[in-house]
Parts: sequence; structure tokens; C-alpha cells
Amino acid sequence: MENHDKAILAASARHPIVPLPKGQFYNYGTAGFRMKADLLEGISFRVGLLASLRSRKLNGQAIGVMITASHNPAADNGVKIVDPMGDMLEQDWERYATALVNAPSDDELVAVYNKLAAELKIDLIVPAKVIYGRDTRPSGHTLVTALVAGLAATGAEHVDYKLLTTPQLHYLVRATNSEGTPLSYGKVSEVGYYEKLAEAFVRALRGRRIDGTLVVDCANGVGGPKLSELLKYIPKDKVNFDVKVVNDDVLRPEVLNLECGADFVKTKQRAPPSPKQQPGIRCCSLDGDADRLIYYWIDPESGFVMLDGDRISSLAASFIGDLVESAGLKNDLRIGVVQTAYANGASTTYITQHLRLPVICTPTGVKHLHHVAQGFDIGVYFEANGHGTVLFSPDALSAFRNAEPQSPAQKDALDTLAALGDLINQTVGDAISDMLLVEVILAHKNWTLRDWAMTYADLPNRLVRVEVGDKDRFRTTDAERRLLHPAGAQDEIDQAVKKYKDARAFARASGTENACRVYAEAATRSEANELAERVAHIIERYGAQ
Ligand code: 16G
Ligand code: MG
Repeated sequence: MENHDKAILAASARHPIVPLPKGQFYNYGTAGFRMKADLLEGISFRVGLLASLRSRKLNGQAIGVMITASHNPAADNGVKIVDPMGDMLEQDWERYATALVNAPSDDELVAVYNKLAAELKIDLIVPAKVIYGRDTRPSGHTLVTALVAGLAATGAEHVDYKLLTTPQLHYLVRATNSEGTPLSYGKVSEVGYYEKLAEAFVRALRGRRIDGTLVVDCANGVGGPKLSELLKYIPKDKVNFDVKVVNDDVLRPEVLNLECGADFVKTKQRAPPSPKQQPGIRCCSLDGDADRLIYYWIDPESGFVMLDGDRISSLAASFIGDLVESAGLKNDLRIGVVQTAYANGASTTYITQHLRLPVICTPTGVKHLHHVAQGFDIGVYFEANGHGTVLFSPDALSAFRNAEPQSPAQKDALDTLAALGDLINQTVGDAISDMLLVEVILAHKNWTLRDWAMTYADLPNRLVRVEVGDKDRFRTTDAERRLLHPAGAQDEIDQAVKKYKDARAFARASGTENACRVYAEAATRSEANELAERVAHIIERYGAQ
């Protein structure tokens, strides 16, 4: 049996783990390992070991590692593993990642590594392949060096794709593993990604005009240069796509996600202060690794108006639902929408009652939504924060290509659906691909952002972060909409909610920081605020116990 012990010991000494205070552990959470970058070098090394094991377990299929901290400040970073089809790491393996990373010494690290290999029946002679990329954070270099040391120590083949958006890495992992098969996902290169999107964009537009200028705020992250690159592949003679890329300074690390980007816009509910936008201009923001998207404009009368993930979800569901009907496939394909508890209640009502589509609520975190969306032929999933995509089953994709159209209108609908199958990233939420999708839909419907916003009125809502001693004491059920523990807390929340009209509230432990989050919505802004404050007090009280 191949033995990596010596190589791991030697390399681990060069990329040590930073010990945490007694009783604390590193945890592979919803965003992988994410924290201050100076704690991550040893973690990145160990993630390299795990990625090798995972690839070997899956007979040498390529595994991805993305180095990014998304919308977090520039001083943070993160390491996250991507499975062969481009989806998130299988849940059981999060535990193995956590076990490897928390091994207290180099010797114990080797012991955990070998124990995992034995328990999971992994043959260490099987070839392993890992591909990786990083966002624009300066700490990415050190973390890549540590990752490569882990891959080299375990004899894994590895490919450095350098700067990438997170969804580009997911694309490349799937493209690598499907290369040369009937299910090939596209060329295995960054250029292949641009070519695929640009071609599908033109095809999906079917000659329709895109109105006006689109201003894209790139959070001063990796999405800026990548979007500019993509735009070169969109033929000017075929499509009039007038895009102004702003906040794309990737040379000054300190400006990353600073007062700009999708997370800023969504949480502050205002446009980035710089550059100042003219009223009426169509704008959108990506986050630091370009997997979230939020649209907005400054209205001359009502001021800032935002179109978030719920809006993108209902827009996509309505457009695709209509196309499926026009294509004559309504009885053949099941369409569904997946949301989390954070989805505005008005969006849920619109989708179920107006679009007449089923909605399923899952816990927060893309992996949960993605998994449930896979259960439909067409699964539309978005978090309110702007992360999401539309998944098409193999049956749906083959129906788009092979159904016999009975009329020119049916053929047109089938062709548009087939183009969407290529335009929409099937591996993970992709802000750049989602942005092209929104532009296609608005062009087809001949809609402005205001037309889009008029489809329904959001319920006023408020999100509050509550500091608690130990957030893990707060355990939820019913897709995080109800608290199971601490006993009594949910009853008090129920009592508070009853006092308001059209109200809803829930509290859950964050998956990314030691705090609880409280969400409340109600018929008016002041009621939503008041309810959120009340529930926050309840959580504070239970949190202090
Ligand atoms: C992570 C999740 C995101 C979720 C957020 C919630 C992924 C790739 N990312 O960033 O989907 O909305 O966590 O954070 O799954 P919270 O648990 O701190 O509220
Ligand atoms: Mg992100």
C-alpha cells in the first residue's frame, strides 16, 4: 500500500495549523472553512489532503478547491471543496474535513488521514486529480502554495486555474469530469466558459433588443475582470448589449466588497455610494466571488428599488413556465421553486397563487436548495441574498431538443428553452450567467425594471443579528422556521407574531458566525421593525441563560 506519511509529515511542518483556544474547533460550514486569512494556511494544506482522498474515493474524478471568502472583508479568506459534478462537497465529507483540520499535531494528522483512507476503503494507489482557483485576495497566493503542498504530498495531479469566479471553478470541475462523454458540459477552459455563455446568450435572445445601459457593480472582486472578458465574446453585430462595468478595481485589495457589491446592496438596502448612479439606469451588483446577483435602480419618485433573489426566482419561474406551456410540455415536465425562510412572503404567494407553481422551503445554504431543486424537471432555486440558479433534468433537456414542434411558436419556445439550458449554470448559482438570464427575460418581455418590480409588492421586512453566548443551543425545525430549543422560546415568538397583521418571524443560528439571526415581516415597515425587535429581545434573553 502506498504510504504518504513521510511526505505529509514534512510538508505539514511547513504549513502548520494555528491552534485554537481550548474547546474551540475549526468547522467546515456552509461556506467551507472561512475566517481571517492568517489562520488558513494549515487548513488549506489539510484541505489538499482531503481533496486527494475524495478524488481517489471517486476513482480519480477531478475534485475542485476554491479559495475565496466571497462577500467578506479583504482580510478574510476561505477554502471550499467542489464535488465532481460541480456541486458542493457531499455532506458526510464535511465531517471528515473537520476531523482532518482539527488534528492537533502532525503525527495525529497522519493518523487521521490513514484512518479515513482505511474506513472509507480508499485505495491510495488510485490516481487523484484536483483543480483549483482563487479570487483576488492577496492571501490567496499563500493558501494556494499550502494547498499544492498537500496535493503534492499525496501524489495528486493538480491544475492551477489561477484567478476565477467561484462558479467558473464549478463549471471547470464538471467540464473536466464530463469531457468526451455524451453529457459533456463544455470545453475544459476558462475560454470554454465564455464561449458557452456568449453563444447561448445570443441564441436565447432570438434577435430581441436589449434596452438601455446596464451598470454592473463588481464589488471590486474577481467578477470585474471576468465579466469584461466575457463581454469580448458577445458579438457586437448580433447583440446590442451596452454594459458599463464599475467597481472593478482589483489592484487595491482593501476596496474589495467595501461599500459595494451584492451583499452591501441587499443588507443595507441601498445602492453603492460610488459611482453615483443616475435615476432610471438599470443596475446590478455581483458579490466578491460573483455567485450572487442583485438588481436595482434609483426611481425618480420612490428612490432606491431593489430586485433581489426572490425577484429573480419569480421572474425566471414565470418566464420558463410560460415557455414550457408554449412548447406544449406542460404535462410532461414538473416545474418547482425552492426558497428558504428568508424569501419574502409576497414572493411565495405570487409563485403559488399567480404562477401556480409549487414552492418548497429548505434550510439556508445552497446545498439544501440545490438538492431539493434536483427533484424537479425544472427546479428554480434562489436565496433572497441573490444566490441561485435553475436546474434542468436530463429529461427536460432532451425534451427541449427532441420534441416535435407542431407550430412555429412551439419551435421558438423549444429553441429558447434549449438555449437557457446552456446559458444557465447547472452547477451552482452564477451571478454572471444569472445576469445574462435576467437580460434575456427582460428583452423577451420588453420589460423595464419597473415593470418587473410591479409584479407584486414585497412585504416590509427586517433582519437583526443577535449576539448570544452559544449559538448552537438554538436548534430549529421546519426548514428553520421554528425553534425546537431552548424550550419556551418558540412559544414566545408565536405570541409576539400574533400581535401583528400578515406577520411572520423566525430565529436561527447563523452557519457562518457565532450569532443568531432574526427575520420578521409584517404589513407595514414600523410593524416589521417592532416585531423584529421583540423577537430579538426574546433571543437575547434565552441566549444569556
Ligand atoms: C453561506 C451560504 C449562503 C447562505 C449564508 C447564510 C453557500 C455557498 N453559502 O454564505 O447560501 O445564505 O451562508 O449565512 O451555501 P448565515 O448562516 O450566517 O446566515
Ligand atoms: Mg459569494
